[in-house]
Amino acid sequence: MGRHVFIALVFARKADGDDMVRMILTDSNTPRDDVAHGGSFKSREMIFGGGGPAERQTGRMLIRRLINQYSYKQQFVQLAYIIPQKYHHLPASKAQKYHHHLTRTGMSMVTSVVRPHTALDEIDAKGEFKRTDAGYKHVIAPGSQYEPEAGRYHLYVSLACPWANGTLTALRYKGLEDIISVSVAHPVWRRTCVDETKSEDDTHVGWHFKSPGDAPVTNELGHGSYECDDACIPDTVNNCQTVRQLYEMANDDTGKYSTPVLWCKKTKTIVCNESLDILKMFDSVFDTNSLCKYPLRKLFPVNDSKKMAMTEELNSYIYPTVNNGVYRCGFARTQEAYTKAHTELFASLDKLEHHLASTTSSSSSSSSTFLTGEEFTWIDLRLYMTLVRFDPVYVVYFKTSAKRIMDYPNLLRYLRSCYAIPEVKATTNLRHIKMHYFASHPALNTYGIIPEYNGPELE
Ligand SMILES: N[C@@H](CCC(=O)N[C@@H](CS)C(=O)NCC(=O)O)C(=O)O
Repeated sequence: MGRHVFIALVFARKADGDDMVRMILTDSNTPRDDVAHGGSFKSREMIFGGGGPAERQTGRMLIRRLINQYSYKQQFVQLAYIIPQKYHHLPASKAQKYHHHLTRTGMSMVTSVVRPHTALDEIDAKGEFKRTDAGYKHVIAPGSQYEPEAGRYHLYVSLACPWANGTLTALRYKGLEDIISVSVAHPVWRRTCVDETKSEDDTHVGWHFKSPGDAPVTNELGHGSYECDDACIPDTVNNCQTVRQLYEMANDDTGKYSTPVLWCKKTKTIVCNESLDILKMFDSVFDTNSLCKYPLRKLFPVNDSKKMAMTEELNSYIYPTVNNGVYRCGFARTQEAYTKAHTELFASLDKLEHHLASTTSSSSSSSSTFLTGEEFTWIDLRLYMTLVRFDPVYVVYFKTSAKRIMDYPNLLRYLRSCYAIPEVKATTNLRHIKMHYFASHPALNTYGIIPEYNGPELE
């Protein structure tokens, strides 16, 4: 396991107006999450005195040099602040306190050197995949900075990404396609450093936009040939070539360039990149003023507190052990981490199979179709997104191989019921799904070969 480093580059403004650059480097073998919240560091501190912008330049250069020197290729946190004189003498081990204080007092971050990374880098000291939280969580609401308006928002998705796919399905399910425009990324991750002036060691890979009929792309190692098919929709709003560029336009400091992205054309920034929050917005905030075609369709049963509580209870195990559980299997870097995730995943699938069996038998009609009864809700949407990828992708690619969905009669029936919803079917693209997973992570599948199998018949 790689070590983790915490670097704070602190610009201290002296009484005479000069800046002082203090660089604090702490490293530890504690996981990234712990680093961000404290933990035990062995620290060292370097102090550089003197002028303004040049010092910052030096600081940035030194940070880059240190990162290269120590081969801290992937996991670190960097902060750079102007702090008041009174903090000059705080010991390096209190670096976290600078951060907390500055966050509390709302002082602005003046600069930061963002390290681009992907989900494959989000691994803790035990080799377990730890997904980081989405960084943008503004809310569209009447009377707020983000008013529900026709034509103002744009949704960037990948059809392969279960989270982004869900938001697109919800958009169509609510009939928002005439008021919220959409871009669909090419499914295969490629190098995103399209700016030649950027540092050579910027090897980040991620989503690109392509137009139908563009030349096929290869995987990052040059293997395979992956067509730019009709499902690709380029970025006509910002003309970005990559999702990363969108985040950069929004002055991103998270370094993770994930889909979905809900973009505001008016303020030219990211409103939200958390799929569950986007689902909630789509489900309600456009219901008035004839903005959406189906205001009565509700993914969140907000008027039925019992049902709502049921969806939340289901989600409390479906999200960590199934939706995210398959990733915890696939991105695990130790046998223990994989085995733990795999055991939890199948315990949950067994439980869901049982749950669906009892839902069906207790129903008076023969069609107690979904997890909470007859109505398709957000929890069905989220579970479907994982189940439809399970047999064709996860069983092979993420080694979730104890059983297939094919082997669970109730889950299979349920999968088909979800697929029978026209908007679900219309937004399910197995071609993009398979292309993405099998071609995007050469560390897991060097030659980018895509298995033939498409999973069970869905109709
Ligand atoms: N919290 C996010 C997670 C989204 C997410 O992980 N998206 C993946 C694709 S499935 C992504 O774009 N990852 C980019 C990366 O790992 O660099 C959500 O649910 O919206």
